[in-house]
Amino acid sequence: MLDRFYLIVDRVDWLRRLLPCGLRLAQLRIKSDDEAVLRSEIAAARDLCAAAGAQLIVNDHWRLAIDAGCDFIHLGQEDLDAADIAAIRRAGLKLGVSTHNESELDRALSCEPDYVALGPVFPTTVKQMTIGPQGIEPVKRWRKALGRRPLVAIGGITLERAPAILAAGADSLALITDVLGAPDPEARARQWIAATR
Ligand code: TZP
Ligand code: MG
Repeated sequence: MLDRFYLIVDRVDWLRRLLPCGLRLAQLRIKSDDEAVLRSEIAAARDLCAAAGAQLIVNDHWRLAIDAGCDFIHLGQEDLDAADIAAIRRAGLKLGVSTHNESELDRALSCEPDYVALGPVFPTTVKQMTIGPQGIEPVKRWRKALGRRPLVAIGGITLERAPAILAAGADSLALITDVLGAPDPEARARQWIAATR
């Protein structure tokens, strides 16, 4: 079961700051090709999350995640082209997959993912998207299509928007800016935890 508050961070320092606030579900999303940096950040994130009893999900770098002994990765549709899903499963890792439309949802489901992410639900400034904000309606459709499989909503999610997205059927809300861009990220993380747990 995924925590409802799913924070995406771009460096392990954020985990040092926010795990002590009670964060229990974090994605490490580092858009870099520097393997030494990636290995060291993934190893540090693994150890910090393990010590805090939090679930770490590694974005993109599935080979490095396997090497580091991590147990959960997240892949986008483009990553699926290159990823060896059978190898990921043999190594015992769980898998979350991004989707933006119904055909991507079909493809994601063919991988038997441990969750499906849908986005962007609202406008996001973090990622250049080829598709505009989708709103709440698709969350309801994805909920029906997924059955009991966990659904993660992403894109422009704020604490104020959270109740409507959860009511539409999302199990977990993945976000960056609402916490990392807040004047006081620790205080905002604590607000999220108080509101969602
Ligand atoms: N994928 C779809 S939207 C997004 C990603 C990585 C960015 C989410 O960031 P924010 O700041 O919560 O909109
Ligand atoms: Mg990716």
